[in-house]
Amino acid sequence: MNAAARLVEVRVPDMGNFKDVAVIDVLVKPGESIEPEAPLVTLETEKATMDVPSTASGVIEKIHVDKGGKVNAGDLIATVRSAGDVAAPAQAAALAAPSEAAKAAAAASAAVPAGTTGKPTSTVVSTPAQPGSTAGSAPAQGGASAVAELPATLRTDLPPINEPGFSRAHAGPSVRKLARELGVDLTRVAGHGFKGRITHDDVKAFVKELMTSPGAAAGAGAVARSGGGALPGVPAVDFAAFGPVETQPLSRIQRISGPRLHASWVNIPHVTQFDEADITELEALRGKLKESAAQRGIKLTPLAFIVRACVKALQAFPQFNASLDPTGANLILKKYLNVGFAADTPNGLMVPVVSEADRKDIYEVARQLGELSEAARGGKLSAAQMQGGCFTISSLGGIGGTAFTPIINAPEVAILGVSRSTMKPVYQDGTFVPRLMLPLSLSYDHRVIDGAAAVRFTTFLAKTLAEPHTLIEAVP
Ligand code: CAO
Repeated sequence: MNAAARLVEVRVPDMGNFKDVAVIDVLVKPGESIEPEAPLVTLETEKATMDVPSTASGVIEKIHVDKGGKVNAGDLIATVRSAGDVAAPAQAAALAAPSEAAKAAAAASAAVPAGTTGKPTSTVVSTPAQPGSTAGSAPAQGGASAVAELPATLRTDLPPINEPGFSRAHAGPSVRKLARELGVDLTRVAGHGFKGRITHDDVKAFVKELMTSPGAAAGAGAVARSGGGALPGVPAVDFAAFGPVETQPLSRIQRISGPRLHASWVNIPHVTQFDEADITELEALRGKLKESAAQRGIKLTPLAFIVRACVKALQAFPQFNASLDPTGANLILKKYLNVGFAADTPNGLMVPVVSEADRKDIYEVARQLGELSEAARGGKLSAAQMQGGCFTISSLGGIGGTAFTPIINAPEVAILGVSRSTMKPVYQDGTFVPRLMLPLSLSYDHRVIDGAAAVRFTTFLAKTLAEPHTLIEAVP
């Protein structure tokens, strides 16, 4: 058999009346090895999301569609160099699915993977239940025991599901069904499956956390037992009734980070302390060191100094380098010092971590900042490079701004926001002198940190930034 004879084309199946269907995710890359039934792309109509699986095992030769693009029945999705394990002539197999896919999309109550019906199909369709559908009213599939175990309050007091977000969630039909049965809003669940997909275990873990963690219930959406109220839902508006609209799916990173930011916002009582640091000397010193750093391939930006100053502040105020344990009754003080920083990437916000920042001098910190930022922007950060952070810095100073209220990267207890430095007249020794002032915005968890401690922290930080010579060497 020659190589060309083993190239298998996988095409978009018939999708009933749906035309120009959005490709919301491309799940594989050329060169990737896949099993038969491996999902290749996720399509989304107004009524359903569907994964189109491969009909052959082998290696992806070429992807013919783009994320964000539109496809119609019969369009070529991928060419697979088959290892010989082809379920059926690929196009025929893919297109053999149409009636099942179309039927499933039309049936608002059906959210069972086509594969589980035992009928031959290569497309899995999920249909979000309609708003207002009763959790648990359908026969449970795989989630029945979990439903039975739920306390009645949890089942009846959950807040309304964010329907647009639910329909966009990166989850398969049976997971959606389970979430419906448990009344879980998938926008709040972090996915740990293939490429961030939400799995059954993720939904169950979410429910478990809701049930076991004191305070988490209210934060995750359930009602506090006394005097609380479910988070009110935002009313759904038919915007198209007022003029033309375009629907753009959130990026995968946004879909993952959104629920985490929301969880942090609703679980942690945030307070933001504003301050200013005089970085006139720091900028002068950076100007002197910049050239020699550049010769070593290092871009020395203010952020490296800010990381070093935060290290000193965290050493001086250990309760800022801490997390509450899951009971909420103990503070876990960390004896290591890893500093995360928010990086703006084309796909959304990412938070890489400079590990052991206390053991690195300014050049090594700057080098890591550059390498991690580049990896973040290229989508090449490993999971390990985003884990273990103790404290986060969100620096918007390269872009602008005067102040903002950053959201704490839970379970950390504080985050430093940095805005653009500007030259200001500062009154010193009876006269105004021009000084370069850097705005600082420290958000902190008020359960752990008092306002007085927060302002001591920012005062210390500002003083440290004003004495930049102390920031060059590592201080383990
Ligand atoms: N004031 C004035 N200028 C600043 C500054 C500040 N506070 N911070 C940085 N700059 C300058 C730098 O000096 C650099 O100028 P030069 O090239 O002349 O030296 C320029 O702005 C660009 O810096 P940079 O962005 O390349 O590097 P950085 O180390 O400052 O930041 C990173 C790196 C990854 C933090 C940044 O690129 C980024 O992504 N910022 C956005 C973070 C974000 O989105 N936060 C929001 C999170 S919540 O939604």
